[in-house]
Amino acid sequence: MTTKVALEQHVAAGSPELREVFGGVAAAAREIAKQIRLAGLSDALGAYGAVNVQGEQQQKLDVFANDVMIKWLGQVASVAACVSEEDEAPVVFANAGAKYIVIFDPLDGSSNIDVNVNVGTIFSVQELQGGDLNASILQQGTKQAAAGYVVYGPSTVMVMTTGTGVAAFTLDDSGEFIRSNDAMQMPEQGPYYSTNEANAASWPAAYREYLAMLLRGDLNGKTYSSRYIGSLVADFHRTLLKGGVFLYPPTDKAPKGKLRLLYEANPLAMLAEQANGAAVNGPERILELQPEQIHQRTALIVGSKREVEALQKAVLEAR
Ligand code: AFP
Repeated sequence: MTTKVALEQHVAAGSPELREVFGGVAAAAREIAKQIRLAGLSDALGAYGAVNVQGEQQQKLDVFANDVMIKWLGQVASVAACVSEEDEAPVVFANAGAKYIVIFDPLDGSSNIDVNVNVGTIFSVQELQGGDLNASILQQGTKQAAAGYVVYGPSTVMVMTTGTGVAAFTLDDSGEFIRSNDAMQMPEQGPYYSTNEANAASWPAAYREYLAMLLRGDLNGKTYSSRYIGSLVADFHRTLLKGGVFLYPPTDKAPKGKLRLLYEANPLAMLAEQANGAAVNGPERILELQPEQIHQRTALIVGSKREVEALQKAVLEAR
């Protein structure tokens, strides 16, 4: 009989302050999971009727998830501030001596909420440096103290790292996140590529040629199948477990990429690397990018080492 290890126990090995942060994220995730599960029975679905800092129509559940994350993290003594995809500026708490900043996408995959497809919460934890909040928020991804996501699907699962490997925790009926997977490793090469091919015509040529190379079976003779959910968390979760590559290249509409560096790309890149995978924006390693703005966007290619390295090589050679 394997011993049940709760999330807080697993994190306890590290810093007590970080354990508190995960306690806050877990409390918020419980509340968000319940709201999503019962959304069809209340008026929790649909548009909220406002536009967020990204210029996107907010869904009611986006706003709900954002409020709940800020509510629970505001009660954590070690959290100085929160940065959210939904808010223009950081939310600062009066927690004296607080050590961490939590940067998050409260509900990723909003376009899938109303159709009952997996959505998620993505978070990154940076340490406050010398009391300078803005500089601390804009640290490189290599400086992250922790990262993770919660996927709300058939089961609610939190995947996280504090820099010593990747573990997964499943929400049980008592409301506890219990470890269901430890020392997760991404396969060196996988059977899936995941991308919105509808954009392919507006990708730089090197990305189209790369996909054609994969489909010809030219990468170690491996054949590929396509999987794309349209919720980054869900597409990444499958890639972490099964291997392969997720790519959201630059497009004519989003020449700098669509996904956000601080609360989408950086946390998933840390998880990928901690699980023996890799993450680039094309030519560069995501975690070494120097952020300039809170809501800056980036191209993202993340997944198994073989596929990501082949893409990086193809893009650099095409220059
Ligand atoms: P939303 O949170 O606005 O639904 O965006 C989802 C997302 O940021 C990410 O989860 C997906 O991978 C990507 O956008 C989907 O984008 P396309 O709809 O352009 O494929």
